[in-house]
Amino acid sequence: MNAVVSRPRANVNAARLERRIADLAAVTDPQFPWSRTAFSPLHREGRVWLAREMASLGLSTAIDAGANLIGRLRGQRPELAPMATGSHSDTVPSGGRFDGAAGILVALEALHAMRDAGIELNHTLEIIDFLAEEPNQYGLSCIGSRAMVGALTAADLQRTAPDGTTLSEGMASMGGDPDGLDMPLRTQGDLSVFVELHIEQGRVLESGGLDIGVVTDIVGIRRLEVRMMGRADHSGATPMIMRADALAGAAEIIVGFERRAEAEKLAPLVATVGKLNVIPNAANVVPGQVDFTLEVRAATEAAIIGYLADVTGEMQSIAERRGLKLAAEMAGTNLPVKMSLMVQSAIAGAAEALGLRHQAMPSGAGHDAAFVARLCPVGMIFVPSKDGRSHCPEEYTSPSQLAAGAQVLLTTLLHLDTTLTRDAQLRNAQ
Ligand code: HGY
Ligand code: MN
Ligand code: MN
Repeated sequence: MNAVVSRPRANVNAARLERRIADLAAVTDPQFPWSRTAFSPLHREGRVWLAREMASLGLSTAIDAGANLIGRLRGQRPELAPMATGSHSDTVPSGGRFDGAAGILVALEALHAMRDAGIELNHTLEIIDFLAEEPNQYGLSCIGSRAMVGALTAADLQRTAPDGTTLSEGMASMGGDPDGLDMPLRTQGDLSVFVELHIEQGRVLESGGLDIGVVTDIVGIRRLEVRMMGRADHSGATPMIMRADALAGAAEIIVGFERRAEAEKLAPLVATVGKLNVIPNAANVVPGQVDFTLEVRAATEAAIIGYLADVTGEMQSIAERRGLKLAAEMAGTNLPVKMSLMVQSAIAGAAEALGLRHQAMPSGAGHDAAFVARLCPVGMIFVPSKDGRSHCPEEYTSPSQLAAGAQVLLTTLLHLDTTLTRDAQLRNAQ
């Protein structure tokens, strides 16, 4: 079989893609659009719809032990390791319609356009909906992609949600098989390449008048779960001097986090406390306990570790001065990951051939691709986010921007199918 075949032109259909985005977005908590949080009945409902759409395009569908939904379209050369694309269908609470969903639905559209044009790939193609890419009630992100590469530990599986269920039970509720996770589900060579399209979730593309981002690396992320323990007291009868106010202490510490992040010169670093719980959270009780999560992101582990060393020292001295007790635990680490140069050049070549304005850029957001990179060469395609907004209902990417991204993904997959087939033939000929 000659790897370099002249193929008919395949054109994505922007209206069809827009319809699928709207159909999946409609699976949301109506009170808090757009919410389809991981492990929820809505998440499961969205996956039933996705599996049906995959089947309608001739893909076989299955849920692997890591509760990843995988659609497969057999290639003409099934002996070649499959190519893969996809993203995640879970959202943050009151998130957007595009974060994750765009990557899966654009992949479906690219496949639909190939089918319309009568194009068959040499490689089997997998479209993957990774389980729980977003941080969730088990306090861990990228759960399905961690499971796939063997990065989910036995301790992780015993993490419990506020409702008392373990992550193992949560994964089983999504069709996974936690007992089958003592080994990686996939190892090097099981996939030939993974390309993920995602919204940028920042302002670089829009402010630069660009159509496509070619991702060079994915930021490292560490999350620290902190518990401040003071003493609950009557808010009226307790003099200020006699208080051990956990929330006032947390507030002083959190402002310190912000100051230290702004002062970081080594590498761009961001620090966020987006989740905070006050106990007992009553207007007339001095807060006795505060739980919060500090999230730190930077391009290098060194910058993250240096920042955390500084702020944990500062946290201790503030707690002592205020008579508070402090407990802190690292909750999951995503190492920074470089994208494959081969895949980056395939994406840039596709954008160039399509006359699209493109630029290489890092990702400040975490992605499943960061874990899949342990299996095979990976790359990411970014499309613009309006006003750089994401993780909120205002998140928006226009149908034409999504269609441009879909055409780039389609062109990239066709190019990789040809070049990787030729590489395999050359290896076999040796
Ligand atoms: O948090 C992130 O970076 C991604 O959106 N889950
Ligand atoms: Mn997200
Ligand atoms: Mn995402």
